[in-house]
Amino acid sequence: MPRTYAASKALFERAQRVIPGGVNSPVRACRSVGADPVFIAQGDGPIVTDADGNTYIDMIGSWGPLILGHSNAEILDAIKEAMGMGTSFGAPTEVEVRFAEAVTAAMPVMDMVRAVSSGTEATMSALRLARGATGRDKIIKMDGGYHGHTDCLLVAAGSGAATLGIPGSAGVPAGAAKDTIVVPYNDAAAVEQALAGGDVAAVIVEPIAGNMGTVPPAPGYLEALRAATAKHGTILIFDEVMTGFRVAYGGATARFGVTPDLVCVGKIVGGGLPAAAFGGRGDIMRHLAPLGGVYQAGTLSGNPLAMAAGLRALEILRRPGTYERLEQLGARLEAGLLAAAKAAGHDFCINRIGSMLTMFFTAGPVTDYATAKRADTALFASFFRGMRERGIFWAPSQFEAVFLSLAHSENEIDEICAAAQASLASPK
Ligand code: HOZ
Repeated sequence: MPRTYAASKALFERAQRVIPGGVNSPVRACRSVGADPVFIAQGDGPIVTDADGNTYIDMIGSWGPLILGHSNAEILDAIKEAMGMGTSFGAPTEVEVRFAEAVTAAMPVMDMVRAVSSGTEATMSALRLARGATGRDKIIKMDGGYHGHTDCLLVAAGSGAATLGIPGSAGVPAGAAKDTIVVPYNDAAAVEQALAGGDVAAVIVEPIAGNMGTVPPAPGYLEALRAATAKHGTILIFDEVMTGFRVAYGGATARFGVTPDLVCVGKIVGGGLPAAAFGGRGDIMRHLAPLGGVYQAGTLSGNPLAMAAGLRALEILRRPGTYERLEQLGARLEAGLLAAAKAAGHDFCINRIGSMLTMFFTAGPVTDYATAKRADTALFASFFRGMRERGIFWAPSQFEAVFLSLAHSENEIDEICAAAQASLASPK
């Protein structure tokens, strides 16, 4: 039966009258893949259902948070329990302490952690803290790295900015971006050179890039960043909003055994509700108000519902076998997609770490943003449309990752691979 989209179409028309572009985050508009968005009504395990009743195997997972799948019963119970006590107090609560204890235990680099409501807030706050603690203004970020939409980081940015071709946003004052130095990802020598003046407050990096598509660090890259930043008194910030609790319980920091000074986490840590956090070395964290002079605050920071959902998600992820299972599923998906690509006779490069993966429509290797940009985005767009028509909800951008959850099974992986083979064989 061909799918119909009348209800989504009607919602999109209404949405465009009152929401810019009809969406609350640009990449969801699906413009770069030549499609209109479908409006989601419901999610259950690995499946989402749109407003017209069409079902899809979800590979977006809310862009990373839903590592347990949709409507996980234990997470819903935790939220209900917390909700029964009230929804927000603007005063300290016990659940925030338990959340901080769990996150610092997972990431030993964090002597202390502060909760915020989004990944953007976490990276923005970590940078202000690094600047306050060092008394320096300059920062280094990677070309195609994305750390949310803070002014000074919306320079050569990946994710939605790369997807829409606006990596430097209008509205960012020249002054806000003048201290941002951009170097290629996976190029430690470029970072060393930029650090040489001894005037850089922080290097911020996704230890596994996820917002130019998935790009793993080259062997020795993170170690070289650690050594160079330590030498120059520069604070090394790992943006683990995407990778924290995803590529290992302790994130990329644990997976690669390289210890930064500050880490930002988000997505999974909120269990599907809006929560994020930044933390790190105690001597740096003590610069935060009320202990020190770096101001940072938030009415809904440490929101009890989000803390309860996040804590329960971490509890579940600590159970034995979690990351082995995600690796198994990821490996099966990678193998199936490679076979589909081979059958279609196209050049592809699949980058995967555990349960996060990007299928680049280029021969590769993809090691940085310049090589990611070699991808054939028109072919990707056709793949996206073919997949969606076949009931697979793939991320609507070549420069994003797709994510598996513990709710996916071998059956869904095999369906995804069959759909990929069909979509590649007959472009839409
Ligand atoms: N830029 C986000 C992913 N890297 C997308 C957020 C969203 O649209 O939900």
